[in-house]
Amino acid sequence: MPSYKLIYFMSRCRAEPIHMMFHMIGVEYENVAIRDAGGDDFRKIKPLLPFGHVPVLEVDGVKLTQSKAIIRYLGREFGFYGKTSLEAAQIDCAMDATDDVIFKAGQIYWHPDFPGFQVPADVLENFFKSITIADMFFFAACNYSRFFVKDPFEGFPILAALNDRIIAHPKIKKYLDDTSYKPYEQFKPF
Ligand SMILES: N[C@@H](CCC(=O)N[C@@H](CS)C(=O)NCC(=O)O)C(=O)O
Repeated sequence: MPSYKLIYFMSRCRAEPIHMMFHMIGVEYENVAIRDAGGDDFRKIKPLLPFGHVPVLEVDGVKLTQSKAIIRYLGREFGFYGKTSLEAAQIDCAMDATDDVIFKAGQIYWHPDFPGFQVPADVLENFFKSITIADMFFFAACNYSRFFVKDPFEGFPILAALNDRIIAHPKIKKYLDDTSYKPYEQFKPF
């Protein structure tokens, strides 16, 4: 068994799936948790990291970076990455969709104009107002389900509010209201 050393900040985020994986398989690893992302400890090791950021997983001294590359490596090693390449692709689809959320949150967390993570409420709101492919997938999936259920959001007010926000976006609204959308009217939101 190789030796593993995981380097990240004293927070969860991108290292969390890697921690979970090690606990899942019951493999010992060294956990290097840097206290202050903007502090001296990180400044010192940053030039030694392959792309200057964390997480980094050292496998017998070989430095791996990029959280998804790391988790995929561990998934392949320990049998958590499906049985066929098609299953692996499905796993990738789900993983990349959730990564969109992390990317968005990271843009706020590391916002250069607001050091110390003091992002004003209006800026924060605008970040979450903007749409990603995850929102489009969400809308498409829920809309499709209307073939089978009258109201896919019954009992799910937060998801209903998300859907409302997506379809209220001026460009999405224009698209849905356009006459060219008519042939697909069965997909139109109720
Ligand atoms: N795509 C990379 C992103 C890595 C990343 O942005 N790491 C952040 C912490 S979550 C970091 O190291 N920030 C400090 C810096 O870049 O100086 C991954 O998935 O690992």
